[in-house]
Amino acid sequence: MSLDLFGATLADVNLLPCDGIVNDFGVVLPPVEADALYERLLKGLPWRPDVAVVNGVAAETARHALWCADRPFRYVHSGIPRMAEAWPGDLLDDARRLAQDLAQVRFDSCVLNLYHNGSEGMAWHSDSEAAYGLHTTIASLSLGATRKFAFLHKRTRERRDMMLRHGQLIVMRGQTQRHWLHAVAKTATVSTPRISLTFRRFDG
Ligand SMILES: O=C(O)CCC(=O)C(=O)O
Repeated sequence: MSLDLFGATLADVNLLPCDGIVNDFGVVLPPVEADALYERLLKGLPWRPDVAVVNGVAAETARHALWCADRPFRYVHSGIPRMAEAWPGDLLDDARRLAQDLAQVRFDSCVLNLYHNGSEGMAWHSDSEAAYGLHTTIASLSLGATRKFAFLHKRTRERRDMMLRHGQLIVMRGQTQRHWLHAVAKTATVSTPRISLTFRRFDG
């Protein structure tokens, strides 16, 4: 975690100007640990395409995804019923512990995304499903290629962009999902994969 000149952590700074809170904890995993986790997740998880609704039509995405949880939660996202898969052994335990310690929230589920290269991204959306609640806290750990992550205010269209690097953790909390959209921008300049682990609290 980085320190600023006054000794406060940069994670105390809110990156949003209003209506929500995003804290950047910086690179929280040393490169050797981040490399090892990235390799284990890339090879060890049953990645498969996600389903997204575009112009009212459900279609498989090039991006792969996985939703795992402590219990077989069910919810409807974009009109598509989903059921969580079992937590994958101890593969995510250290990362979950770290995210919980930094965010000071207990997480019971994780949505993982695998972007094979810069031609894959995620469109503007907010994670405001009723199941998570409007004031949900989401901790997002990035592995692999650096990618641009953007926030867009739903009413004012004000925008904030940040780059997410290998081993970096950000936390979205407060009213962020209610007032802001977020997206992973596509880019022609990235040819290697990125994995995101987004820890969430589904149950209460
Ligand atoms: O890959 C990311 O960093 C963002 C993932 C995301 O927005 C989501 O899973 O809802």
